Amino acid sequence: MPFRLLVPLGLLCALLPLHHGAPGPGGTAPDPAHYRERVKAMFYHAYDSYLENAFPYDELRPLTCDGHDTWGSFSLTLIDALDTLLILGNVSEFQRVVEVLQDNVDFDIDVNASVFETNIRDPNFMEVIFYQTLHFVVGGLLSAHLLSKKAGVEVEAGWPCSGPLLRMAEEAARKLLPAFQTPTGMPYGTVNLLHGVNPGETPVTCTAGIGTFIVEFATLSSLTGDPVFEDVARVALMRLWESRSDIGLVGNHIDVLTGKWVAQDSGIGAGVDSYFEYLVKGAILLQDKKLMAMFLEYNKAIRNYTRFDDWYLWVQMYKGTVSMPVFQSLEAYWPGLQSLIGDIDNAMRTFLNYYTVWKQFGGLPEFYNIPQGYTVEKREGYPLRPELIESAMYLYRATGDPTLLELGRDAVESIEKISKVECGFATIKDLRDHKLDNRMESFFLAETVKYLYLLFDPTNFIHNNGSTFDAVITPYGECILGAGGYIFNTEAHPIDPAALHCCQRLKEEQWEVEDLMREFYSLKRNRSRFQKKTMSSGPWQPPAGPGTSSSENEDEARDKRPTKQKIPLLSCPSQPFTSKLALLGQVFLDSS
Ligand code: DMJ
Repeated sequence: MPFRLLVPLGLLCALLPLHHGAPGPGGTAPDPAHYRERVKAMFYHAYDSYLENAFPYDELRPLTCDGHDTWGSFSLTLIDALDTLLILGNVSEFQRVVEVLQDNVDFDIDVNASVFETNIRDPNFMEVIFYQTLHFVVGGLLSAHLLSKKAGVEVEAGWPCSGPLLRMAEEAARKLLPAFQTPTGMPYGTVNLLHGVNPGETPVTCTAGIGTFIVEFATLSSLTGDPVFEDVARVALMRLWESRSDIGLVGNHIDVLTGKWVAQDSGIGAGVDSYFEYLVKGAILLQDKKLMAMFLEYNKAIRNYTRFDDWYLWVQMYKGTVSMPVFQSLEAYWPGLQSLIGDIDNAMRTFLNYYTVWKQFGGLPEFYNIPQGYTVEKREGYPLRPELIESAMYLYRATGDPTLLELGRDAVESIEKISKVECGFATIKDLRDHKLDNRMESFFLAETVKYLYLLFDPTNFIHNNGSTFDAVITPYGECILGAGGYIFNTEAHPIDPAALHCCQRLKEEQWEVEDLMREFYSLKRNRSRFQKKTMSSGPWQPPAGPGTSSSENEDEARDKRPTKQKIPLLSCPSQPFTSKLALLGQVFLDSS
């Protein structure tokens, strides 16, 4: 039975450890180049061992140097590691793996795949065992599809609106659609890839398992032209929003047939986390003010009821009373999410609280009892999760604060010291005695290593602020890609937001890109040092149109256009040109 609150609130506040502005040990900022190489070596130590000892199984078992399937047998670690290969600059291996996946991954198999996560539930639904899922496969394939050109893959004529990895992602996602056929529109947690939802499948699904589809599904609908994916994701989000309590909170498990909350603990962690993550990332990716408005409303309620001195606790969703003063390792994504809405100060304060826990154990225990300042029984493990490193990457990009690099250094040092074994890196079963578990979850290569590398590689193409880009000819006209502002899905697979404008280009958007290009070239003329790569031969020319050669005609043509109804970009208009181009909607601080 997990720990429950027995401590009066007043005492609770007194007990809360206060750790603000703690400098890193030794005070010297880590050398990014040195740690970049260390992280790259960590990746290949694990990746090469997976290929040698575990492929085609889903995951490596590092203590027994073999592999096992974790619910789906899709060679998940290979799919999850694909875009990390490109971020580390290994285009040849990226190209090889794209071929391997096309020849090996088959979704027409009689297995029950979890739609988002599969829970081995205990009475309090707090016991969540993650099984990698079809959902993550879709994200990994979509991201690799959109990065294919940058990786030098021979793409087909209609790319990015068609391609083998896109078709695989679409096929996998179509296997998930039967789960959404419920009276509420909220999906079941598990689906059989051949037969759909099994009769008798439990109708209880966690909040994250309902609210974590918009990033992948909207991208899929934009690239394939089939709105069904975005539609089901939006309905599920709207149902959750409509099910929130009067004090504006959601629980962590709900019955998707009745819409009744089954588990009413409310927090930012297990079973809920990526719902909030996708409201923000969906809002930025789709410039959708409604999604952002939903998140900001939740953020107010979360602040009012669950935040105590920059720690976040669990409360009863209807009463707002504290039910569990616990910090879960999964919650360490929150400071990074706060930085995405520009709430840097609050993000840093919470980050520093979480960093103290890392320093205490050399990792983040799954559950940490805040008033007691120690691990929760049977929750002392650290499966090499990425969340605190993910937040450090976002916050370092926003602030340049060296403390964030120090967390990266500490993470490399302790993961190498505690979990490195001959055949990879092993989940830490217990941070108190460093006992290891025979598991290396695929998110270690997809997320933990990737965010560490991006923390130490400020010039990586992922961090591009729009100063370089690719203009691509698609069946729908020209579109801009690779200008930066990538949106990471919940498994750290980067989605290029500009790609969503490539395949069903609304006329207005075409004009908008032309405006931006026109503004860009007038800027280029001013700033000669600007570098530009184009896929099509020769400099960009506005599309030929009757009598449009001279700029006057263009202005005239533009004035004839109906005024745009489009929602103004989420990006603040004061942003300099380069970031506007960067992604049509990024809200990161633009350092240029
Ligand atoms: C991953 O599966 C995903 O990041 C998910 O969003 C949270 N849990 C793990 C990493 O901790």
